[in-house]
Amino acid sequence: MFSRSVWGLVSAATLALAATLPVKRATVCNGHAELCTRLYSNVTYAGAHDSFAFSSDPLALARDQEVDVPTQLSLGIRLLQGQAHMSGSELHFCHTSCDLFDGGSVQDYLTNVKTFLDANPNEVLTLLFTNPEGANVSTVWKPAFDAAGISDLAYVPSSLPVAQGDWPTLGSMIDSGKRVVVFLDAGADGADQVDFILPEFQMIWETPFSVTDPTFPCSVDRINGPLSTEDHMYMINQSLNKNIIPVGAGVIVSDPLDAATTNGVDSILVNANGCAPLGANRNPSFVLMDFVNLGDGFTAVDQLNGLA
Ligand SMILES: *[C@@H]1O[C@H](CO)[C@@H](O)[C@H](O)[C@H]1NC(C)=O
Ligand SMILES: *[C@@H]1O[C@H](CO)[C@@H](O)[C@H](O)[C@H]1NC(C)=O
Ligand SMILES: CC(=O)N[C@H]1CO[C@H](CO)[C@@H](O)[C@@H]1O
Repeated sequence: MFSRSVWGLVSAATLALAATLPVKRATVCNGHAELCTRLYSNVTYAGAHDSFAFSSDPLALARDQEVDVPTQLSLGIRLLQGQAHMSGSELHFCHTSCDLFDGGSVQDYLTNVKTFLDANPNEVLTLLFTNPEGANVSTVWKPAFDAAGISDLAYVPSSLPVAQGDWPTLGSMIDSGKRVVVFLDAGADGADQVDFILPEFQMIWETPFSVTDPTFPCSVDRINGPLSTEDHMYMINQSLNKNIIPVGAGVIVSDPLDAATTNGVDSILVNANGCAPLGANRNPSFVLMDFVNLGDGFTAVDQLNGLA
């Protein structure tokens, strides 16, 4: 009797205390206090194009990265891009085809990403995947996120599409634990929608890909309605390709020898400034790079965020 009433008092006191304690709030978001109050959509993130296609072998022509995904993340990459293909009955990240470059299963890749997320609870991460074979979003894609433990961390908007000005702040995403944003280029706006797998082009427009012109003339290459261009975020594809066989359609590869220049501050700011007028004079939300360990892309992104 006595002990029960003591415990009753203790727990009532604990509850009262809990009610008066301020809710824990993130004070540093993606490495900077200044970013906590910024909308997710009003931050520029460094992105890794074909993040899975890493190889330190200079003869691996199908590679677009030299360092693995954990290293990309530790350098500061906060958008991971990848292209998925079926390899037998399993979804894999492959470059063009799984015969050319097989980066392993999507589930294993995501499990690796989850390790980073667990170790870095104050980081918001974007995953932007392409689905060229139209793998089923609910029966093929979602199970990979579920098995890796990422589904519970994924941000679910209250309605779609989300306009640029309607995204939450980084701070509130971190506080709520919903700090992974997942976009798919195709198949995510069908009837079998998965609430956290978002249709990319309804919310992000992209500049053209396979660019071979170093002045990066900006144009809105891929976009979907119903939101206006200005109500989208946008991504600049900061990867300059080389046409190594300039005959006919040519053979376009990305070139690590040029990456230091392509990923240089000047080159990125030129590309971003060229696009800003198309994006309501805002900076790009995403700067997608090849060979992210080369050049100075992270300095450029800090500058675009007003941090350097
Ligand atoms: C995905 O799979 C589900 C369950 O089998 C099915 O109902 C749906 O129609 C499929 N979606 C597409 C786009 O094939
Ligand atoms: C967006 O970010 C810029 C810094 O890049 C900042 O000056 C501006 O106030 C922000 N706008 C909103 C609406 O958060
Ligand atoms: C050259 C380049 O980086 N192109 C990529 C731009 O981004 C889209 C996707 O998300 C890729 O499909 C392109 O390959």
